[in-house]
Amino acid sequence: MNRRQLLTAGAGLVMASAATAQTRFRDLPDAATYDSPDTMVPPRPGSGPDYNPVVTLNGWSLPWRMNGNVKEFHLVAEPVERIMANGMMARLWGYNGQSTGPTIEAVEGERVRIYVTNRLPEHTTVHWHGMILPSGMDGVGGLSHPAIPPGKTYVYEFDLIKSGTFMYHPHADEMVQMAMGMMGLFIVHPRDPAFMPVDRDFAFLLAAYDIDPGTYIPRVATMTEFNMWTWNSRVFPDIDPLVVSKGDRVRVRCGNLTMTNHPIHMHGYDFEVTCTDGGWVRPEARWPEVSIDIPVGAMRAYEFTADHEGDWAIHCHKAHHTMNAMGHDLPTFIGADKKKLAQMIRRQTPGYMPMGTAGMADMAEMSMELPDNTVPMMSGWGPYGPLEMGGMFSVVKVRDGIADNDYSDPGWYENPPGTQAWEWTGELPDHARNDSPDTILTPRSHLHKG
Ligand SMILES: [Cu+2]
Repeated sequence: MNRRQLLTAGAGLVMASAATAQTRFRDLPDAATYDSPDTMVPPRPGSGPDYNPVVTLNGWSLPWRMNGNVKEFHLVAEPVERIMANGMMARLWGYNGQSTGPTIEAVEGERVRIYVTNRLPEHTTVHWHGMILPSGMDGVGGLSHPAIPPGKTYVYEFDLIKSGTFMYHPHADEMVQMAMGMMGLFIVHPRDPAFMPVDRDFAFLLAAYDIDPGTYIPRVATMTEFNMWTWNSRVFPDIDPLVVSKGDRVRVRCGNLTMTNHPIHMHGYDFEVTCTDGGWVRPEARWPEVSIDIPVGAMRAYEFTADHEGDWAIHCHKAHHTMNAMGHDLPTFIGADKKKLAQMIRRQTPGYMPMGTAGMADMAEMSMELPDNTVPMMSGWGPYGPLEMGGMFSVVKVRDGIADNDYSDPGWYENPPGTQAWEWTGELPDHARNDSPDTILTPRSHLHKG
């Protein structure tokens, strides 16, 4: 027996004895909370059907208990404080101490009972996005059931009839409650652990906030001009890396609850979408990609085999989404000669530096004075200098020989000799240049003839 078979067999025994005992809890399950922004790597389940838990970046999975044959969870909707990055805390609404909320994990074929306690100042509901369930469990306030008043607890109970990648969020005062950070992942693992197995399974939700530098609470009526582009309510450089052992089969699950699409781009690999919030994608319906657009209100899970060691960027390809709080009404000064202007201003403000005349990279290197409770627009340092990134950016770190359950940051990749771009100091060959907009038919090189 391998380790997995052993675990499955063990889990079966535990389940059988629990079923015989027919334990009937009459009280609410504990409302577990976790308020650290560190990634908590969940253990494999000690009872019930076996599965390989997802790793929620800078998040955690909600504990559960078996009550007879029903898996019970207790979600608490409440105000939370979230450290979005070192130096910036946001006052959000979330679940069980966190925004985004804890990941709910269960197994296809299980029945779940989810107690939802509302500790918000207004009513709420929970909609189980993508789930096939009875209409009255769908969580649309006023349509499926009355909204849950402050202080009350409602129970949602349904069978998980299919596996896949889902999420949950309020369907009551939705604009406000989602702008405040209320959302979480709901992963249903296949009943057969041999179906689409992976070694590492990462999950995160895209969330956007509009928080003025120096303030703590998102503007909830913002429609497009968000300034904090987050994964699980964290921004780079404080989104944890995706740590992977060479050769691992890896899945990355990503859901979008912002107001715009996000093309998530990963370097170093091509990969295929294997699952959406609608279900698993048939092998013949997949195609290779290096960027996957995540539409609003949708989830995508993609997979790859980690054959290429290195530090590989993973980020949203909208350049404004790899920035932290910034103004967008900056004038462009590229190419402007501000020398005279700078001299004049320095008479009033000694030390004044004109910025932006050569681009904006200098803004990442200088530490400008910032108001309390914000983070620089671009930051993050790598082994060779500033990364000039913020927001939706992290690094996939593929190393040889990382232990099964080890997700700790292995540090920066050391490129083997001869495999890194280097500075040329010799004589330069003539470089071709074309300033005509006409199409030039390049002749075949004589070197390639015959
Ligand atoms: Cu984006």
